[in-house]
Amino acid sequence: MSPRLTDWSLALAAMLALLTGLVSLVSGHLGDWIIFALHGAAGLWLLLLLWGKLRRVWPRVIHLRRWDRRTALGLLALLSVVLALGAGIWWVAGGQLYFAGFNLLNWHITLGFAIAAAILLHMFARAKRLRRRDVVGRRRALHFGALLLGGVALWSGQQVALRVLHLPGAKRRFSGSYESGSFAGNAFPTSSWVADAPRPLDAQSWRLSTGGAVGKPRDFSYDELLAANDELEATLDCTGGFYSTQRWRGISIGRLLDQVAPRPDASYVSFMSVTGYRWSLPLQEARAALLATHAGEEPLSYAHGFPLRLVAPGRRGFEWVKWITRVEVLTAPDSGQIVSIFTSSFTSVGRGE
Ligand SMILES: Nc1nc2c(c(=O)[nH]1)N[C@H]1C(S)=C(S)[C@@H](COP(=O)(O)O)O[C@H]1N2
Ligand SMILES: [Mo]
Repeated sequence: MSPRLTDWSLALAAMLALLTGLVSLVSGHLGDWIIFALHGAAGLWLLLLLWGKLRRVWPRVIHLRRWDRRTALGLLALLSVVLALGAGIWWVAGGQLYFAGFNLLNWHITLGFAIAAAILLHMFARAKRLRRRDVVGRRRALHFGALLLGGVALWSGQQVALRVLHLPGAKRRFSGSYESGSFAGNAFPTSSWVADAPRPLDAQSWRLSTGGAVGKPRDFSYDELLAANDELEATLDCTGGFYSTQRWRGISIGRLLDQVAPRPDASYVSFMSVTGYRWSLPLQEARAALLATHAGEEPLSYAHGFPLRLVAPGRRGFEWVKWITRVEVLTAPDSGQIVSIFTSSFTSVGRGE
């Protein structure tokens, strides 16, 4: 391939990996497996392209006389890409390595964002326009296609290898997450991505308030919610790489909404933590979800969101708000909820004061 075609292919593969990686973070339905497959294939395509690029620039690396500032930057970029791809591939195989408190998937994601930013800067500073002669011609097209298909083939081979070699990675969910503590009450891992940590809430004085686009706003006590006794089996799948399936118990949100009479223009339901963290679901989806007081037979532990947390089947774990104190019915999507990710650990309640 021409140098420029290799470089532009690298940029394309990296952008595809970034996009599918971003979308995968909000993908929790079985049908979304294709996003994860595309992400894997894009990464392996990148690996193949990298090989071509390395062969080209290698002489500049091994002859110290030819070094300049850019060589060091280039090597740093190469190291990041190799570490990001390596962490991803190793995680897929079942690697359980922790470094500085982060697992391989956390590192893969962190490095991925850093590399995407570096590539963007690099493109602004150095990108050379693709010319007609860089892309036309049967050989160019064949070579480009072969590398792209190579990425897909490597991905398929990887799936087969996981199974043939009986690697732990063969048991991952379609999302890449590993099972942990299913159907065992509070024994599953805890995860706190917004890093809020409120004081433990007292069930007797705690109230769930409701409001927004409803005809009959009212508060609910813990005991009133317990009485509903609705159950829902659902899988919490954290983007940090674990999943856990539980028989959750609490009150169905459909049942809750029926008691507060949503207005005809209601379209979303927002779930608000005492810390300020909040997330919302479209009304119909919310009706089918659950506000849980129990995991299996056990009341939720503090770390799992006592007294009340959201259980939203098909949504990734970060959307399952913990320590809920308010449910608000909305007439439009909530664009401010994104901000609550960053602010909720800085509120005095979020800091545990
Ligand atoms: N208030 C609040 N809710 C939260 C979080 C958080 O940090 N704060 N973390 C989310 C994330 S990232 C996940 S995966 C699940 C984890 O639930 P668990 O700790 O019960 O496993 O809770 C979600 N709900
Ligand atoms: Mo998470």
